[in-house]
Amino acid sequence: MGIRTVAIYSEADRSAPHVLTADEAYPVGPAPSSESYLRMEAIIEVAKRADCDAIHPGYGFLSENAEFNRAVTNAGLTFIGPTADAIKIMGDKTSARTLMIERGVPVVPGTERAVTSGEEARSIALKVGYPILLKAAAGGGGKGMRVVTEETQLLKALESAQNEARSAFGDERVYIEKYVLEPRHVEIQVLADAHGNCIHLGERECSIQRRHQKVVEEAPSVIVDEELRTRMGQAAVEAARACGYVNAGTIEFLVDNHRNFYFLEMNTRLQVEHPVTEMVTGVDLVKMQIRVAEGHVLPMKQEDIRFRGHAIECRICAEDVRNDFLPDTGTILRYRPPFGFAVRDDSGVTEGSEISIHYDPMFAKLVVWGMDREDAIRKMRRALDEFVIDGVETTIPFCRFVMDHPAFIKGDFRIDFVEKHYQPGFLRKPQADESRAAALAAVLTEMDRTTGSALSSNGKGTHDHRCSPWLLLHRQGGTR
Ligand code: MV4
Repeated sequence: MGIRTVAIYSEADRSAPHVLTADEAYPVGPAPSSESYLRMEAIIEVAKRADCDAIHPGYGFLSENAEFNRAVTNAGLTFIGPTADAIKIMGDKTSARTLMIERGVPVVPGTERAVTSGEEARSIALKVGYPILLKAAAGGGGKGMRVVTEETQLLKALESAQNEARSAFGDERVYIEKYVLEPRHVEIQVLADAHGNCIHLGERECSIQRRHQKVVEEAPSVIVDEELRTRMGQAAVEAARACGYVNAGTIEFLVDNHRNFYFLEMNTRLQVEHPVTEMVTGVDLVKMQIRVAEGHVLPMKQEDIRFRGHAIECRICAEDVRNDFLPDTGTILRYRPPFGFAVRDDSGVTEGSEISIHYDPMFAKLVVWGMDREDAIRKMRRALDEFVIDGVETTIPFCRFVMDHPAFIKGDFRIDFVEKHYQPGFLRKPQADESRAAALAAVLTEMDRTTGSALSSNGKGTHDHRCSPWLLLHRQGGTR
């Protein structure tokens, strides 16, 4: 777009890719995010000093913070995102529900406002029918939720949900929804300008998650056909209009086995998984965010949005899959991301980067596009296999497990896919003797490569490699 960029960085991110890529970069504090990336005034100070026009809040940290949004605007800068009011109203799950009901967007049956007594909860639960789900009004992302399957558990569950909500959000309000069985998590991307235009860019299937952390996302969803996409898209646009939304946003829905869909919540920011939408629509969402924030009219209409092929994203995290997904730390000794046509590597690290405990374990996103779902899955398998990362444990083997699973391949999965199909210990660690054998094999292979005098020399000056020498060269860093 020809726009000069200014990065901010913590002491831990001094040489991170985003710093090296930006035209200018400024420090905002030490590694802990509370002393750097969450320091609103320090960030705004940098923006003023560097003569910035706008701030893009990304998708973590302050991106959905209404107070930061206001501070940016009050400093005379443009916040690349919605207004503080839209963030606020969608941040309160009960006010969002009320708004959706008013606008005819389907929500899960339940209460509109927080329950005020056990007696009220009992009569509502009876009317809605068990099982029910207690949710925190200030919640989202699964905190403060309790499933209640029968009345005898209700009062205890209500109390513990309220306690959890109070300590997590400083707001004990809890409301009731009917518990949707075997749902899928499907979300719709919306894009709105400041001139009353709002369009949707189709859905993302996000059911493959573990403990509320998404692992694999794809577009389109196998259960969404053109008719359902149109209806969900219209509901999403209505939801965005209801809160006067401007910029890129996402409406989360649950879709049940009868393909009924229900509004869950709205994410008032760009999301981690936005690339799959970019891949199937060809629309650069960040570019659109900036244009819309500049006050431009959206350059396309709903009928201009066409969906082509299939995209899959795998989130690559520094976690030890074999040790209950415990976050791993360390120096990245070798880093060779895959590449090629329609293979997108959104890495936040490079060789030599330190993965610390200070931030989220996700350090890269691998996104592929294919002509159809089968093609995309095949390509993702290949890309995961090519990804070389030494120094930290990663979730790559787990993503590979998903790509190979018959239920995933069939598209037969719900939000419980990981619990249902992944037995801890499935991906076992190599045993000590196997590791020793592997080390020995590596030494012999290296001897063979450098002197031609180890195992695979057949005496005729040619080599009998099982492993392609080109692949070996690549892994040793000889290419790219
Ligand atoms: C639900 C639900 C079933 N029924 N609501 C979890 C986080 C929050 N965004 C909403 N969540 C859920 N709400 C009703 N009425 C099941 C979940 C849920 C879930 C939703 C999306 C993705 C993953 C999930 C994992 C567990 C529970």
